[in-house]
Amino acid sequence: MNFKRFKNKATCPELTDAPPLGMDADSLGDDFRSYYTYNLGRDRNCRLTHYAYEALALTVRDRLMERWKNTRYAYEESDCKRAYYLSLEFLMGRSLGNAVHNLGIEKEVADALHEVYLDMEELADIEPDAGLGNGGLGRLAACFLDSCATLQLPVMGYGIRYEYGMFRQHIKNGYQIEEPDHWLASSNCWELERPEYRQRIKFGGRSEFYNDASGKLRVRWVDTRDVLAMPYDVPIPGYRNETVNTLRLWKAVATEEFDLDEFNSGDYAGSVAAKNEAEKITMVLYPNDASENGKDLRLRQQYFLASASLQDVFERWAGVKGKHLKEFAEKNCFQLNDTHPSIAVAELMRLLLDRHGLEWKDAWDITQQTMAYTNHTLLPEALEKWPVRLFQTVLPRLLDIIYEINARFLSQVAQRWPGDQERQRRMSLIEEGPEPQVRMAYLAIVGSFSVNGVAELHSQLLREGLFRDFYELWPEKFNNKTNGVTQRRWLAYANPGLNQLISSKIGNGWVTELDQLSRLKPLAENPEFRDEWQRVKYNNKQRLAQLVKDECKVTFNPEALFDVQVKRIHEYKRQLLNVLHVIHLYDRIKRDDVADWTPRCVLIGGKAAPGYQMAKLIIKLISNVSIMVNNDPQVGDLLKVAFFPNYRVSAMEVIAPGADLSEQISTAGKEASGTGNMKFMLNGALTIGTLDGANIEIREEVGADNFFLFGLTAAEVEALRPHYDPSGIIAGNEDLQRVMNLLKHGHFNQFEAGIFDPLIAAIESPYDPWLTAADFASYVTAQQQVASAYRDRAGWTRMSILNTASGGKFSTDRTMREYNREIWRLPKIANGVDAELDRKFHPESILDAPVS
Ligand code: 26Q
Repeated sequence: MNFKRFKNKATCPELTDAPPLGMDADSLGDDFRSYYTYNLGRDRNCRLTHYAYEALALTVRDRLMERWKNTRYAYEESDCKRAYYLSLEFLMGRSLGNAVHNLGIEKEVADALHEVYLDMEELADIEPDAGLGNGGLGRLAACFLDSCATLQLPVMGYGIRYEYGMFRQHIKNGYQIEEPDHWLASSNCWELERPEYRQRIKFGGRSEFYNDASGKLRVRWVDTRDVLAMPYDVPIPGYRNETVNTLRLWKAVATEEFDLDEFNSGDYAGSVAAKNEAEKITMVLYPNDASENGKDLRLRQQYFLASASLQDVFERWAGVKGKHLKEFAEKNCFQLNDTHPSIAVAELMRLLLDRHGLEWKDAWDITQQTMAYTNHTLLPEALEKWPVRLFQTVLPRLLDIIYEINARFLSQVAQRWPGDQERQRRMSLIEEGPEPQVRMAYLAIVGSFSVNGVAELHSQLLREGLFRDFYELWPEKFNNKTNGVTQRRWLAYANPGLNQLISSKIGNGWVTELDQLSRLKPLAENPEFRDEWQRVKYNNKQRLAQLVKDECKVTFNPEALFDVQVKRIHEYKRQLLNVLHVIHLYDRIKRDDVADWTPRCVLIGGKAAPGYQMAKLIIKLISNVSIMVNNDPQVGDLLKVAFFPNYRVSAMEVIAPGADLSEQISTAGKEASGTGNMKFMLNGALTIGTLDGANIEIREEVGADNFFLFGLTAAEVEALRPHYDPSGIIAGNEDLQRVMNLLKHGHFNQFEAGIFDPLIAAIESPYDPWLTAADFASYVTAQQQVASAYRDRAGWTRMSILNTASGGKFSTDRTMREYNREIWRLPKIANGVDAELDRKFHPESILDAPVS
């Protein structure tokens, strides 16, 4: 790539400002045909839907491009403060349907396609999911971006452009098989390469001290092995508001030095190997949703993202008009999505000290005023730690800085608690021991002005448990921001039937103001409305049943109760408890205890981390149980069980609308928030759940009568641990005893002796951290209440409506307004054609006025 610039003014409006593109069916159709014929070079002999998808995607993308440019201009011209969402994961899913929906051209596109005998759904289905995330944390980042664009907040996402996203899951003989997800194999029109903004990232080498021109002692990082960061921009359309924000994803590319080395040394193979080494950094997403400690490459990914993004922000910020660094903190804010990008704290210090020559105190003030940290886990074993030794070789200069931060921090601790050595040891950024480790969460807390959890209970448990010492020191830093989901994707787009029904009654204001859903509440008492609601749910269940038929080869009857648990497979999420209940139902059928039976279809889906043996065994158990249950003529339609393979964003778009019952059954105190629970609620599913994460707030909103509660509370869980006696519990509960006996007698593994022994042992262990046996009885009781409630169709439908109607709080629009009001404090920036109209009709901002 040649980076020579124009000699004259060729970037003036004459070059860059084209007349707006038509949004009508004719213009869209013309462009579609033009792309199909001239850009893609296809003709009437091509019958592949892929090219039609691509032509449509390019047509739609053009409409985003002009709005994107206008949004950038509006942000530049306003010179406003901006926030950056730093995340190792953005689980975007598909883009075409979302773009069409947010642009508001669904009908126009459908009409244009109709002219050429094509169907939008068929084309949208071609697009591979952008699976650049594991689960909740990654999807939350994607929902946040949608809400920020819709609220017209100047927020940019920064992430990694993994060549291979989340693995594809196959089930073979009941076992999970992982297959690489080469999602970029066919061209991706939803990204724009921006070589002009590439950055250089250092690795390895050593710190060197020197005196600068004024004689000041300074440090530089030398003898490094550098890698280039190439940005790819992804457009993030707001909802029908002319705003298109940016997600910038970095790809690692070898520097030209690699090519030169090759040229000069003649070691061709060696040079190619070095090039591969550099480009490996962004090759693959780590498929663990609990930290995988000590992996060199993962640390490189984290630093690569942090450094590229910070340098990029500096460049844009200083580029405008050589600003004074003191202003940096007033104009920039970084939100760290968990500790994964938290090395940014040390990297910002390095840039300010080594590159911009600031004094430590000034640099630290800026850092502490710009960084904000969000925690997403309560599991102590999931807190990230990196061996000091690894830091020393990969990021030596950053380790210097971390040591200095720690020394100054510990002297602050010593001042506050004189003589309390134990506390200093506890709070140190370095965990001492045979293999000293850097505690990334502590680095994030010390370097940030805000630390938040993602649901009320979670934030409380952070203050009282995990981060107690830090809360004592800095209570003002700690706050809660309950998660949400974007209703544009998860209700308006994914559930067109319900969208239409709701909007026909209360208008479509809820698409941008989700609280308006509460206006549905009186309609829950209206029998005609309930019938309409039920019809929509029934259609969605048919659609889901078809998907289950195609993917699992199991027939679900839409008349039955659809009982769904989809999420990552984890012991704390207790898919095992779900299976125990399924086995219990099967046992009841086998002993003919089926009076007043409610037919039930149980769907369980999710990926297990490839190295997580217990999680993989749970999948195998679900598969084996499903084979026994589904092929038993005595069971028939009373019970069906299916494991849904390769659970992903686009699958959830069909699953959530078709669910009756949402399983949120984690051990209390373990699920930080959950967000699937919110997607199900909005789509009218009822929740069976523990008092964990955001379930508590969901229950508060919908009312205890419309929520199936069971299980120990977080406090009861902790109180029980020391004298937990699962064997006693099993002996005292006939249902559970029978279930355990079926398992122990190998009823579900007749030709695979002993394979489920580890699961049996886990349930029976007095040290079972997840207390599965403890909650069994109350879970079964709650499930019995579910079954009876479902038999009263009018009553169930009433509760279903109330669930949707009470979901207003769980919009990421609300979450983003809170982040903005209490952490970022950004102005709303309208842009383009809309801006003037917007100011005229909405003089006051849709955001709450900043608190002074
Ligand atoms: C860390 C280091 C090395 C390798 C992997 C990781 C890693 C990757 C992903 C650790 C954790 C994750 C993902 C965590 C996650 O998804 N947490 C979920 O976040 C949601 C959004 O806040 C919550 O709703 C869920 O409760 C929480 O489990």
